Amino acid sequence: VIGPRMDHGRVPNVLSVAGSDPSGGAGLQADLKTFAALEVFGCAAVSLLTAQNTHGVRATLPTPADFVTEQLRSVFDDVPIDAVKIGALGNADVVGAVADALTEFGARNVVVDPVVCSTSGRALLDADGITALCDRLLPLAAVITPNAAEAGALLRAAAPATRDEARDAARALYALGPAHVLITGGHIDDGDDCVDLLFDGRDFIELLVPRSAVTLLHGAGCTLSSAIAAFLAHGLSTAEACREAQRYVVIAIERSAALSAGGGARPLHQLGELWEHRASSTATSRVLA
Ligand code: PXL
Repeated sequence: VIGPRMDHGRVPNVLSVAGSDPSGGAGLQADLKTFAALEVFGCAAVSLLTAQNTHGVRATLPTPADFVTEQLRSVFDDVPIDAVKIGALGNADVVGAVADALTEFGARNVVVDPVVCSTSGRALLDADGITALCDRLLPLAAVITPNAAEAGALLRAAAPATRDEARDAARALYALGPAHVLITGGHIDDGDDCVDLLFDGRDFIELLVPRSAVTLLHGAGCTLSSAIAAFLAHGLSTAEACREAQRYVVIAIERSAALSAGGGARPLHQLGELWEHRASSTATSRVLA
């Protein structure tokens, strides 16, 4: 309905390995809603528990690494996974467990959202975890989706603040091993458009949308990266998947205006279209005497 027509008959399976946000705006909760909206079957392994709401993260608790392994083996042993989205991992042990499982099962279409800290500034990956992410996970990625702050954290440098600096950061991140780098531009204040910059090791593609009127969003990065994974699972190229995912995120941001889900940063509304579909549903009801 939203993206290109997906009419190959089989519903792809996509796995999210990410943190849980009980208030529903980010992490696994955002990922599963995105998967449902984009017509893939969603699986979810919990790598980090958080206690948070739209105002911020109050506490975090990483999943024991061997239990992450147990979850991933359970899924991969049974479900043919077409794409994987990786989100908040907490620490280096969990990063290692995820990298080992992706390698063991030959996972394809791995999208790594290198989550380092929450919008509100709470660490969601510790310092050793950042090192492990660079060493072990980035080389397995079809695409990584850092925002400016995350690009800076991975490179142990200042966050890119202009489009030119974003290009330099993309080159440096590409050297760490991912097949593509997408630096999201929501936090780069350099012009009227919001520019996501895609680099494949040779060419740069700028994906542009008018800067949204909404400034304080919760879960936009999670939604974008899981949408990219869903579109890769549907068979799109990486460049097409990134473009379609960006279009989808804009729709989910527009729909978020109707939400009243907390008083802090506004979550996206990944599934708003379903409501409109009720008008054309063939289901009816009747009251029994
Ligand atoms: O938006 C980054 C992010 C990812 N994953 C989880 C989060 C957050 C931000 O709060 O809570 C679980």
